[in-house]
Amino acid sequence: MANNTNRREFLKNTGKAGLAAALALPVLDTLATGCNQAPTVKTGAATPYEQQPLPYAYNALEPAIDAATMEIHYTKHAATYAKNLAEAITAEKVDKNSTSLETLLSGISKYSAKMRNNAGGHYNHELFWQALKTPVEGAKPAGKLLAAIEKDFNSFDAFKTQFGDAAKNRFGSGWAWLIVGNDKKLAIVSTPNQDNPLMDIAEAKGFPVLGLDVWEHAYYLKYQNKRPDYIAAWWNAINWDFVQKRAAGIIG
Ligand code: MN3
Repeated sequence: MANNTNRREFLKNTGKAGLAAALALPVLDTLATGCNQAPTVKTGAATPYEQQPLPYAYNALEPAIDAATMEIHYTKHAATYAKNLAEAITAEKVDKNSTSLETLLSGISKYSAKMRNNAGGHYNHELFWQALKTPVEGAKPAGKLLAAIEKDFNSFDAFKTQFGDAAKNRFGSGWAWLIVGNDKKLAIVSTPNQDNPLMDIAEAKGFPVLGLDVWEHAYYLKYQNKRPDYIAAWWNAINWDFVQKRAAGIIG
């Protein structure tokens, strides 16, 4: 598969940051000072500009997320964001080799609406796929991540309630996020459309460790208007090992 060559080249070209990206490990570059500065926690782990292979089969997330939804979501919606992003970076002369996707997102206000929608759309979905796995009833985090959740939200159940509310209350299309802020604390935020907390235009900034897509295209085939049922099922399909790795080293 061509992807192996791409991955080798990617690692060769990006060194440590590339390795961190391959392992999905966050790298803490800088902690911004002051409260209104653009993005707080930065990561040197670069998300590739190209759509990556789905790490499991389309039916792997059933019954939480059905195979038809996954196939359309990955091959149509997410693939289109990646294609449109490629067009935008060519048109707006972004050098992919010297500018990581994360860096681009952190200065997204300088670019077009097409760049904002599709850089966000591509990044958000790459994270979304990786943070999912075959559902296990009652799946929950462990270790340092669970301890941080209990410290910052009082309990895992309280965290779930707060995150679920953010996802349910996002009017129209958007995302709910678990982020690490520059105070190294976990926080729950939501963004409209394909925005995300790395963007300089985001109301609440931070490094996203988990994201939930609440666009209707993510759930409508199986759940129709019942977004809360989709959210309830999604909890069982979270890949907490992945989320833990992403948060390791940047949570206080
Ligand atoms: Mn989507």
